[in-house]
Amino acid sequence: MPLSLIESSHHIVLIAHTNPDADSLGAACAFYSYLLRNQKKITLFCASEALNPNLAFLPWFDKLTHRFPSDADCMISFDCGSYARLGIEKELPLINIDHHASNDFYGTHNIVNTSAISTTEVVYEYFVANSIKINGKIATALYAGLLDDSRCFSASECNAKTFAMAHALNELGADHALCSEWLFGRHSLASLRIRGELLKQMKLIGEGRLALFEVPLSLLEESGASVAECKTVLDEALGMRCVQAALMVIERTNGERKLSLRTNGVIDASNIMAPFGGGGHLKRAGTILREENQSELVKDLITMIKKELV
Ligand SMILES: [Mn+2]
Repeated sequence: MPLSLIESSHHIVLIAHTNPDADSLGAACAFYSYLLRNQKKITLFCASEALNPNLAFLPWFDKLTHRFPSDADCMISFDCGSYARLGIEKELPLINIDHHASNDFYGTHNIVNTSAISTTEVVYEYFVANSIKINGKIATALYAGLLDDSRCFSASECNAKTFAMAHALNELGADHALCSEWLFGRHSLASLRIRGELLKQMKLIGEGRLALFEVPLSLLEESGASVAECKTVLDEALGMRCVQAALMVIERTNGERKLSLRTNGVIDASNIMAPFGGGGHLKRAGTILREENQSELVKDLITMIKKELV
């Protein structure tokens, strides 16, 4: 059982996925708070060195390290749909806590609920089921993941459970104003400029059903915007009446291409990305292309999406 594995371990590493978001980091930070009470050695780990500064409000953010400890005997991953998202390879018992539809149960133990709106919802339910006390810090960390993955409660997946959790966390001391300001009210000038640029360059294909954004390396470098900042235009494009899917192709410095797909649920983003080595949710999925023939693969993907959208 996961709880007895946690109890018998001495040094637990909590893992947020590479390029972490508020859900992954919020879930890991909430667990960090909880485990601190248990007199254990804990490391809050993320393989990425560069972190989104808009996540610095999360409790324990300053404890994050990208160095994996040598004496660890247990790992817990948060919001990682696949083992590759951990960004490391270690032969240790692993508890996989997640909500991605594409999660392939890579853990020794798997606490996966694909109907949860965020990984922090999965953690919240785990805490409630095991009578683990939620303090203000934990509530804020869990709420941050809920707010971000529900896009400030605008996602169509929001349901009575979402609002019940939001209500409970607020009563337990979650700081809504803090989360809302840091996650949605701190845009950089670069992010506004690049949004304007990307919307101008957006291509509508397949009778306007698919919005395509291509982000060359030069645009990212000139603007100084982050990949996460670029991706906000996907949701804006999807807000158009005709658009059913939005795809972003981002060039990376190491010769790879990062693909992000959003859909309105008419087609399954996670299924579409699967043959290209990726995954995610029904409406949000992604992959990274490392092969030589990336342009061909992107063309294949677009053809596939167009076919599905008919
Ligand atoms: Mn998530």
